[in-house]
Amino acid sequence: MASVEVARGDITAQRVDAIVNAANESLLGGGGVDGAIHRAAGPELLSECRLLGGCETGDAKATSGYRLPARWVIHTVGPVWGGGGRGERGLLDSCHRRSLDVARELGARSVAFPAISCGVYGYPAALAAPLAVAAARAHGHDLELVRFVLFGDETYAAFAAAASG
Ligand code: AR6
Repeated sequence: MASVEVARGDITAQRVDAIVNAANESLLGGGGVDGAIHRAAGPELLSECRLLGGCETGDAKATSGYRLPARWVIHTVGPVWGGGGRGERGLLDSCHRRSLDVARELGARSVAFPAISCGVYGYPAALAAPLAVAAARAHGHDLELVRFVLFGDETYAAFAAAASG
């Protein structure tokens, strides 16, 4: 089973095999962590993303990492929080599971995740964190390390609490 770590910081600086991007269905960039990853990787990332034909919510697709320290970027699309009655939980679980499947297919040994859906998509971090950590523990076999890299204090606290439970 993978070691599950929680850290504060910028996911674009992570020296892991693959980082996960909280993208949208177009895969053509955006704000938040998506914008930061595209800026750090350089324009070749967008060129490769254009070839992918988008991505459904809950699914994941990989590209190279270009100028990032990480060799690959795994782009996943989290659900927009709509109060919890629209299948958000299953979709967020699917994002983590599919991202870990793709990581394994690539041969990645270490993967860093941001708090998918916890920014503009509005998923409460206190609900997302236990789900994300449980998915990493359940589906991270064959990987050495799954690291959650969090930006804000509240998000970090939610993930740290989930990982210690
Ligand atoms: N490193 C780690 N975490 C970050 C970074 C960073 N460099 N930058 C932001 N975060 P969000 P979503 C945190 O909004 O909610 C985009 O426009 C941020 O504080 O990036 O899944 C996409 O194109 C928050 O905790 O992603 C989509 O349209 C978390 O990353 C939409 O936003 C996720 O926030 C996806 O929304």
